[in-house]
Amino acid sequence: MATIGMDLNRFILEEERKHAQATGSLTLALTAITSAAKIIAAHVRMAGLADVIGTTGVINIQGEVVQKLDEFSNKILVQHLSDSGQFYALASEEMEEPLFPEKGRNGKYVIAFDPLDGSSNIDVNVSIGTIFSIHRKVDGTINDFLQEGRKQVAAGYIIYGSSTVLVYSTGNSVNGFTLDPSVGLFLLSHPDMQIPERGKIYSINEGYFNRWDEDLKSHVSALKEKGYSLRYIGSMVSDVHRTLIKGGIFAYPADTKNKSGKLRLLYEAAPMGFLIENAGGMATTGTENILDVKPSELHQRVPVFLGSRGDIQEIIG
Ligand code: P6P
Repeated sequence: MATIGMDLNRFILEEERKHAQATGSLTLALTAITSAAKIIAAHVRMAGLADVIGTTGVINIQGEVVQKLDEFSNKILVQHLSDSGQFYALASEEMEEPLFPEKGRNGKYVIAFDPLDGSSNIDVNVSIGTIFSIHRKVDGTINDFLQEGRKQVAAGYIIYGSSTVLVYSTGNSVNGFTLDPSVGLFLLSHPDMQIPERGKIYSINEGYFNRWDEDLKSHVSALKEKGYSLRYIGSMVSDVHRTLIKGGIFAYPADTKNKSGKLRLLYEAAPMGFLIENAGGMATTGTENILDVKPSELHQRVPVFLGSRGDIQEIIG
């Protein structure tokens, strides 16, 4: 029985024991992620002090200037995930093509991740995060990554905020663990997270209002009429974490400039959609459940509307 304060490692092992056919591979996979997260958290804490603020001048495949912490976080994740031997392939927002770790030749899983989402907020000390999505290896080709989000084996995020919280699901419950830096352990703090059926917060970049279609404009205006509050941090992990806890709706829609929105399907929308749906909410592109979208390429973008079931149903009609 999961109790508040339970150590994440014990929680993962107890989860594994519930599945007779479990081989311990997913346990090792998740353990590698948590080890990397602790190191990233320590460096994010130091960002204001050590010379990790500012950019490397490198332009990543998204055409964005890479912040040093981005590169560092990607390097740490690649190292720990590779060393675990559980992953046949790794895909990252920071890498144009997947990596195939030598030690992962017999790995059962592939993982896609955004090593440090929201990195444009590093210099202003706003919460940022790591997002990950784990699928079973299918045939050792790119098809391993191009699976619908509903097939994820596990997904989660780590938010580096006033505290470091890891939230993940393997398809049933969603559970949150807060890092106790004094002992270096993630301890269960948010057992069996359930998103409220409705919220009173909407989270969208209203600066793009003039680029939205008329439907969306009228929906957002209706939310204002109903007295919803606007909360938008501009860091997806932070905005989704708040939505998961408080309810309401987070959206990054398509618009006249970004025809498919900005957020990436494989390592942003699908993992977050997996968590929100397993917590009782909804995640859609506006026309299709995000978890049913069949990916066509590694870094493709999709429009995102996710949050409380009641709020999402209202906005998509
Ligand atoms: P905008 C951060 O750069 C990010 O990828 C997500 O974390 C965030 O939700 C979004 O972009 C913010 O984008 O256009 O509102 O600044």
